[in-house]
Amino acid sequence: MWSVEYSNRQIAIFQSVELLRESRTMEYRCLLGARNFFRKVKPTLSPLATSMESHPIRLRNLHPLRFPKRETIPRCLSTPERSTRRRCNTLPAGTPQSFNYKGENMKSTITLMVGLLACLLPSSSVLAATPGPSRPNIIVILMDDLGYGDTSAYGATTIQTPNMDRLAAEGVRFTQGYATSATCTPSRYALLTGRYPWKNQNAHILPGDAPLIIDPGMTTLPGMLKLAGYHTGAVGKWHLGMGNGNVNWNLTVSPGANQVGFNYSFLLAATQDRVPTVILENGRIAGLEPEDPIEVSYKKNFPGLPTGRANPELLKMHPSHGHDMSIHNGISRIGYQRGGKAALWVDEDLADVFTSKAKQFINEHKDAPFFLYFALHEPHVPRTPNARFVGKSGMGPRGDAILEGDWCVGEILAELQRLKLDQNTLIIFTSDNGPVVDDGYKDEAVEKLGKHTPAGMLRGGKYSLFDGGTRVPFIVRWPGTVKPGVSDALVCQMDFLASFATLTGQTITQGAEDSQDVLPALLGKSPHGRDELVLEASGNTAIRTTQWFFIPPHPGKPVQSDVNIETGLLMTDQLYSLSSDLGQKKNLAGENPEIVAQMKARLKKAKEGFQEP
Ligand SMILES: [Ca+2]
Repeated sequence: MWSVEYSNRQIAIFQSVELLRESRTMEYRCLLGARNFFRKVKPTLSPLATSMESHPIRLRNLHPLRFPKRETIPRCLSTPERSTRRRCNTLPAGTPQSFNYKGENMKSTITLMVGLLACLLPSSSVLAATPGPSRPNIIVILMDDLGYGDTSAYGATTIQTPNMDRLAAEGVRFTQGYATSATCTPSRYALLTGRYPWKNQNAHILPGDAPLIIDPGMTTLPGMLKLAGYHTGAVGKWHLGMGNGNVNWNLTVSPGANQVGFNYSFLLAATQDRVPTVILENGRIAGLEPEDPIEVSYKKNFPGLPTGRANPELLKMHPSHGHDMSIHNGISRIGYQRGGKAALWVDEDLADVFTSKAKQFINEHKDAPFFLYFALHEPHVPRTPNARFVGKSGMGPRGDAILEGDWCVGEILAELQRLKLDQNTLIIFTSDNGPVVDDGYKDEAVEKLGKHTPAGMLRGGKYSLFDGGTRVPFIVRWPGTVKPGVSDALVCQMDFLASFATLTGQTITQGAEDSQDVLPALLGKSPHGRDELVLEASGNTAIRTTQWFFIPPHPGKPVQSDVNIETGLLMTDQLYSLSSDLGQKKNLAGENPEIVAQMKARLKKAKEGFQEP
């Protein structure tokens, strides 16, 4: 017989579990906590800990949403407490502060633990959970500014990306897969919320100190999957705002990723070319020393500090436009910062750091269903590939950064294979928007581009309403379930939420109103995806159907000269037939007034109640 006294520390563990309820971490996390609890007291409870590990209700086989069964409700609860246990947010009255354990009563002890933890079931008003038909691990690998033609998986011949190619060979490669937007922030907003970004006036390219633009009460992709029992993690680039707009970076920055559905986050706040040049782990700057606090400003420099504009002699990479403020690691950025020296990242190590953390997350949750949002920073500027990749593409830093991104993909694939998770992991590989060559630094991207066409056959690129702004690489791989092939179905990253809700047996009852269930298309089981999709660039919108692409009149310059990209903005109607004119060369608006009228009506209906800024 072992006698277990609850110490203050152990009670604190229970209380921390209770806090997990607040973030809807779900009972699965609680069960992990229970396992860890037993591990921590293993020296005195080794038989129990061993039994816990090998017990038939192994954690990996649990479906949390099926708990608690009637018989697992702790007997210590009174009848009213039992009937309202789903709303219980404190340790039930009468919970013993000590209990005796006998080996033969191990099952009832585990039942007690599960019952206690089951008190923490969330009372969701957003999602009604039903047992899901399938719960594979889900990994979204989101590249940054990788164009439709930037990978050999999509026909590039000037650069070879064997790991992206492997994804395509072992999965479904979509020829009409889309981001909603031609820039980072709105694109990522739509992916995570299932909502068109032009419905949120703040969903535009954000400075590094912008407040979070996702309401913590919103339905989100990670939040939905968390309710389905997934452990959710975000690693890499965020760029959706952090904090409330008045951030002290030396404290926990909140709200952030951890408040909109992620159990874990390891993120650069905005972009690699914006301050602060640090990584935040669960809202805290990693490696920050208290005696050297960091300060950030997007209004003025800190006295006495050099800038790219005033001190070009300090730079190893020079700006071509903008990007001439605070200098870190020989590269000037957007915005000003001071201090935090020990926490500042090394650009050339970012891929290794993020990939290592992503692999760690996979390892820590290999026995659970997990969702990993792995948002790589390649090939966004400043392009700073590790020395291992420098010169390997022959295209300068942009091409080398793509090779580095391909290596990151390969590392994830190898780790899944090593852990024997291939068959139970659904990977989506895609990019947040189209490509740009010169995006603010003199990095030889233009000079060494050669015959490479980053957007493939598409017109436009990043910032553009033309197809090249939003049509992106889009691959779904799930060995054993998804049959390899090529799909022409119209699909969008915004649809992950509704589609994976179906996959995992969730019913969305609030929010994510623009996310469509295209699961059969995503799994390669149907050639049909969406009927239409509204696309956005710099606040302007266009609409496409399965055949037509329509851009209404918009004021603005037809070419964004600093990046040399056609914007798609004209003061006349533009109508293109994508089935016969992939490159959007021939405007058919004049000879198809009825189609134009239909497309205008569709766009108007889709945007009812929302005006362009
Ligand atoms: Ca981007």
